[in-house]
Amino acid sequence: MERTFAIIKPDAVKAGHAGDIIRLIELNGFDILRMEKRQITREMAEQFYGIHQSKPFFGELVEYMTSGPVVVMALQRDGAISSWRELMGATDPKKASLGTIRRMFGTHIGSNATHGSDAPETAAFELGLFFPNL
Ligand code: IDP
Ligand code: MG
Repeated sequence: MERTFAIIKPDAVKAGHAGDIIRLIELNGFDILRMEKRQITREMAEQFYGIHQSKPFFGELVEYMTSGPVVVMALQRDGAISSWRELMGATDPKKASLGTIRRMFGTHIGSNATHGSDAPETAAFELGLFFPNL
């Protein structure tokens, strides 16, 4: 069994899509090990997205991720990391496949409904940041 880290981002929480997204996570066989609705601080967002620090959209990304409450989750499943990325779809909702979460609930490349770890190392880092006791 593999673990990954997921976020329902502020736009999706604000729009009332958290329940639908959690339902899709359950229907796709993930075990939700931890789940918490919380506000991400600026410090936490900058640390979390540190890898994107030099990108032109970094400031916008931090603003967006701290603009309202999010739902953070630790998910477990066989192949959890790639399965969750697949269920989310491409970063840009316009390019995401039909039936994916970002296609259904994302509105813009910068407000794309969910986050998912992209590799075992990032999953371990992100899970440790938000769920140090897991
Ligand atoms: P990912 O979330 O699919 O892994 P990344 O390239 O790691 O995509 O980017 C992290 C996040 O940064 C994206 O989910 C999105 O919210 C935001 N982002 C990525 N590219 C852009 C952009 O060109 N403009 C604004 N925001 C962006
Ligand atoms: Mg990424």
